[in-house]
Formats: sequence, structure tokens, C-alpha cells
Amino acid sequence: RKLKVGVVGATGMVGQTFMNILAERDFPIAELRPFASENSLGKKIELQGQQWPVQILKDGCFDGLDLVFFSSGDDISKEWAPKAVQAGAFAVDNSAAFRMDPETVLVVPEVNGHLVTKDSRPQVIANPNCSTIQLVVALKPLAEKFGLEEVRVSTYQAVSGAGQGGHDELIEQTSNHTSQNHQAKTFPHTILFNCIPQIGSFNDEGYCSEEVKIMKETRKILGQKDLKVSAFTVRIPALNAHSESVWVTLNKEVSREEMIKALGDFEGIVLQDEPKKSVYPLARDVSGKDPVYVGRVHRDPENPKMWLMWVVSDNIRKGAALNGIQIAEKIFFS
Ligand code: 11C
Repeated sequence: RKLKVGVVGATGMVGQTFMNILAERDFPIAELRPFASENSLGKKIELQGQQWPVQILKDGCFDGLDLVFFSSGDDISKEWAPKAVQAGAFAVDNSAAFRMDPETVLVVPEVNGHLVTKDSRPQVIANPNCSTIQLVVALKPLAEKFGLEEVRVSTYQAVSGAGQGGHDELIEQTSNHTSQNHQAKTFPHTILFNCIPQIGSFNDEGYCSEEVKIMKETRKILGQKDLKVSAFTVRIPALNAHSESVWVTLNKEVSREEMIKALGDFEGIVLQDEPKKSVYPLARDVSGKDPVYVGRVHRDPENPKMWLMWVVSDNIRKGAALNGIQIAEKIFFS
């Protein structure tokens, strides 16, 4: 069966990657309706050898579609995703608008894919935050096999997480690296040669919104509402692919072999773990790839149930567009 697909935010970084992945996976498309702002009217999006004119959102714009992928921010999703569902389509929403709504499923197919099936009715399905997705993929086999007691994560997030503007800001600052007068627009400070311990805005407890997303979404996706999760998120001058150092405390003591087998056998994870040969996942290598990469798996010296690991994944692919497409594949083709 070929699908009629809408993409809201079609000209953005995630939207473009969405098109690339649809093409790579030979996703069966009967019609593509790319939506963007008025500035993009007149542009055409090429997919599978055909050109599809960019449209703007307006009443009735989703009529006849099977699936609409949203990647245009919370406000657009809040207003338009329910309209896509009313028109009879599945709305796969990459924004934060519906993620913590108790009525909305928050899905990473390898982790809790059972929540969407070919019998699901049209609804909003939330796509988690990029840094959450790679974390829960790495945690899921450990949760399944050994049980989780506590998770701590510190992130090293690429500028592409902030979209094209973030990417362009780092490139521009890099090409003028001797300048003392960098204009920080997308980020709160100059990102070049820097690490910024802020992603999003702060709450009164001292957490920024990216950290709150990781903590809440991880509990919801793993279905462990009392899981102890603490996150500290940092923007670094990598162009693409987020890295995370993770401390995970299991419910029981296991051997390193058991840890490695659980991680290595899990769908969607690639292990790169030969630290003495300097082999571990690197953002530069992982950018453009689909899996979640895990390395540096080692035990805490004080607590035999606690393990440390390094988790890297392409935040635009598995962290956004690919995860959305995998959700659609589960609904329509599983
Ligand atoms: C970043 N994780 O790297 C953010 C971007 O809720 O989907 C994604 C924000 C979101 O800046």
C-alpha cells in the first residue's frame, strides 16, 4: 500500500532528513504534501524522482492524508496535529507539545513499539526528544534483563539540535575563529571553543528544559514512573550527533560479559568498545548513521551494580526523523 504523507516543517533540518530517509528506505509514497512557512512558497521538494510543491497550513490541508509528520515547534503542533487526526491521519509529532500528555503515547519503536500497531486508530503519536531517544535505546536491554534502579546522564549535544540556525552559527564562528566579537544568536553564548551548560530555559529548581525532558520522558517511555533519573545537559561545538555519559545502577550485580551481551544483542544498538585501541563511538563517525552506538562500558569502582557507558547517536536521524519513520512503518507495514 502506498501512503499519502504530509510533512510540516518540510524545509527545516529534520524535514529534509525526513525526505532523505523516506527515499533511502524506499518508503511507499502515493503523495507527498510538504508544508512550510510562506517564505518557502514556490519551492518544490524532490522525493523519489518527483517534485512536490511546498504548501502552507490552512483549513482542510490534511484532507485525504494517511500520515502527517510534524517538526515545526510546539505551537504549530498544538494547533495543527489534532486537525490532522480529525482529518483521519496519524500525526507523528516531533515537538514537545504532547509528549507528557497522559492520553498520548510517546514511542521509540525498539523500546515501547507495542504501543502502536496496525490496529491503532489515527491519533497523535509523540516522538521523544533526541537526547532521550538514544538514552532509552541504550537502557532498554538493561531494564529488560537486569532491572533499573537509577540513571544519571550528562550530555554533550551537537549544535544541529538547535536546527539550521545552530549549525550555521558554529560554521560562521569557526570560519572567523580569530574574531573576538562573535554574535551569539541561537545559543546563549559563543559556542566556538566552548561548552555551554544550558539547553533551553531554567526552572526554579535549577534544571534547564532539556534536562526536565530527559528525566520525564525516560520514565514515561520505560514505564517506570518512580525511576530515579538525573540529567545535566551541555551544548558543545560538535556539528551533529549527541554524545552522553551515562551512569546506570541495575537491580542486581551482573558480569561485564552479561552487560556486553545484553547491549550488543539489542536491535538498534551497535557496540564499539575497545577503549585500549581508542575504539569508542565518536560524534563525527556516528553523524549520518542510523543506530545508537555504545562504548566505554565499565563498572563503578565503589558500587558493583553501577555501570558507566558512552552513548552516541545522530540526533537528527534516530533522534528525530528516523524514529518518526520507524513509528509509521510499525503502524502501516508491521
Ligand atoms: C537540542 N534536544 O539538542 C534539543 C532539540 O524537544 O525536540 C530538540 C527539542 C525537542 O537542542
